Amino acid sequence: MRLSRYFMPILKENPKEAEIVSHRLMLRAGMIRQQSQGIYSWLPLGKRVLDKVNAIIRDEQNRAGAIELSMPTLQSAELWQESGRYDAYGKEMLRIKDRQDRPMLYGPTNEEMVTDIFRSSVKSYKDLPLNLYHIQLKFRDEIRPRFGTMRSREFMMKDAYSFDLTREAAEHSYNKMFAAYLRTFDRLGLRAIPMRADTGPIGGKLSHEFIILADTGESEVFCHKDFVDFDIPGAHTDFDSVEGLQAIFDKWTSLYAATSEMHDQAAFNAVPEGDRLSARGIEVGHIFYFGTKYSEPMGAKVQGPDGKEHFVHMGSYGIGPTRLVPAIIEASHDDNGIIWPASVAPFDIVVINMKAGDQACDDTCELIYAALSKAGKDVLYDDTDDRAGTKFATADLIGVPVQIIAGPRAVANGEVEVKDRKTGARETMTIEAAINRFVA
Ligand code: 5CA
Repeated sequence: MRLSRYFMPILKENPKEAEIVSHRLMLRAGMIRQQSQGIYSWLPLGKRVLDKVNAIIRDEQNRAGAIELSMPTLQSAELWQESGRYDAYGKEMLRIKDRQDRPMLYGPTNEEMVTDIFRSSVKSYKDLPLNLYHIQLKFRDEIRPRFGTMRSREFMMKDAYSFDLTREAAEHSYNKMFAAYLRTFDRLGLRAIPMRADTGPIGGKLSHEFIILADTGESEVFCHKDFVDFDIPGAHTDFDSVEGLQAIFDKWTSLYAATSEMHDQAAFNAVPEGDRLSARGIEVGHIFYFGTKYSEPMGAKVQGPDGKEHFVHMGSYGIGPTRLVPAIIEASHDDNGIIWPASVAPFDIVVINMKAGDQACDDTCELIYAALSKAGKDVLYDDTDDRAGTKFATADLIGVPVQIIAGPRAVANGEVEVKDRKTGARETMTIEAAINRFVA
């Protein structure tokens, strides 16, 4: 991508409305734009990061055996009357009427709709287990939308829904998502700790929030500090192994970890004082097992091996991609801007032409840009005629992991400078060596 032809509206000044660093940096880097309170556009740079986050989420959902579909954002109120949540959900639900005066709503979550899809087609235990997910916009008319896309009214959610014949089987489905979440957040460069949590309007008894520790987090959390160094399940984890997944779950729930709603001070006091971590955190995922809470009122049942009909046991599993992007920034930035983990960086490499219009600089940059693009790298080429200082500031601000800097003096020697955004380390090398480093 040539920066001269891209759309990346950088802000020079710090936006006044931004109270936390991620919100400030997302606005300054031209990643998002507020359209009305708690409702955002994702501008091209932000969209690239969001797509990469979603690709990782999708990959791990698929690995764990979940199947993607797509459900609408607008739902009929009837379904929610069946489950009894239409009245219970309150003011957070955006209620709309269509031209025939039929009550509709903009979905805050999809338990009812997916249960409807399930009951219309699945009749036998032989079709279980089943886990259906989508990555879709949601709307919740939050009282206090704030911190940009961290807590917005319209936001994106990956929501998965599992269906099983028995409670035991449903627990295995829960454990699959539990392990998939550990892997997902790790691949996003984050350390998320599962904590016992309140189930709120989704319901059920078993539930874990996945929390990232950050000073700007909205939740107050308490946990054993060893969680920070626990091993993440590997890529070859066997998701069909009931014992294997139970062992992962047991290990990751063996020590104290709870959000403030579920906090038990006496139990926390039993943790040796030096091991206690009491901190603030950001909830990036939340998983629930709620049994037959929706299947019973909505009549979602299957025939079991005993020939009888059984209401299915369900769970739901949410991740917030539009919250994850600022959460990653909260965890990874410095005074100059964002530092993206390579897995979600909007571009892999930025090529900075320090003197656009200078033949040797132009030729060198074009050569590098073409070679790296051909090798499948996402390259941003800063070919604008801005001052070198402005270009460096922009490259640091947008947090691309590697900068290749071509200035007239180095280029005259057949060389460029390669800078690592995270460490700040700079290395001068031949043009060929710079290309080979990233092509190999
Ligand atoms: N149906 C269940 C799970 S599929 C559910 O709705 N769970 S939830 O309410 O906990 O939301 C799931 C995830 O969505 C949260 O962990 C959070 O990451 C994200 N999320 C929830 N509300 C917001 C919001 N207002 N802004 C941004 N992300 C949000």
